[in-house]
Amino acid sequence: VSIIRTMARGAFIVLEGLDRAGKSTQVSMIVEALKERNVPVERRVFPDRSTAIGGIINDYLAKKIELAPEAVHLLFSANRWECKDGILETLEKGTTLIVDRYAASGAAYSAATTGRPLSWCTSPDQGLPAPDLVLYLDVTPDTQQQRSNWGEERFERAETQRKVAENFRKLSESGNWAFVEAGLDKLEVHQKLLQKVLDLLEGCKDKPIGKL
Ligand code: DGP
Ligand code: NA
Ligand code: NA
Repeated sequence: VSIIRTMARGAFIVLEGLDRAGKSTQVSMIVEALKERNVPVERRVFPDRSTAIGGIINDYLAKKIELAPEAVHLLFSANRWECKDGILETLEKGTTLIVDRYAASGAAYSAATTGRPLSWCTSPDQGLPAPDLVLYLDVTPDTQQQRSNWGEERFERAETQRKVAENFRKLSESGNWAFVEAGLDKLEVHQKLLQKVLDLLEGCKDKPIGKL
């Protein structure tokens, strides 16, 4: 007699936002809060700078090398594709993923820096696993610029960020997005985000993982 085990999958939750919105801090806080509740959870960060492709992206962002913006766009997308199987395995074994940036960053930043339409920028990511929820940390230019190390990396310029923000707004019209004001106290931001995560967790267990 074979035992059929129907195991609930994990949720795929992405935090998006401009540079210095506080994503990394909030990802850590959500992961800790879920661990305390005994929810199996892992974090991921894009770009994943630990791979060979991620190393090239890191050198580009640190302004050590120059590349055509379209070529960089495809590297960022390749960096997500090389993690696709890992993402699916994690979700399928029942572990929830909290991810720092994903495909929306790809389209929002690359449309701003290549001048190409959003549709061009979203196409290389088509077919990747789709997030169940995108949590958007909405930061103002003032808050961004007050935060530490502002302006060190390549895209940390006010004009680029303004265009990226506009692109994120357009992208948020499709898919399941929630906006949270990022200028609030970090615990307040955390509580708002955690509530949205907890609301989602039960609901997506029986749904198949979507595709972009
Ligand atoms: P972070 O490590 O979160 O600070 O992200 C590094 C920078 O790279 C940040 O300015 C956002 C940008 N970025 C992240 N993903 C992509 C992408 O897929 N395409 C492009 N063009 N930029 C991206
Ligand atoms: Na950054
Ligand atoms: Na980050």
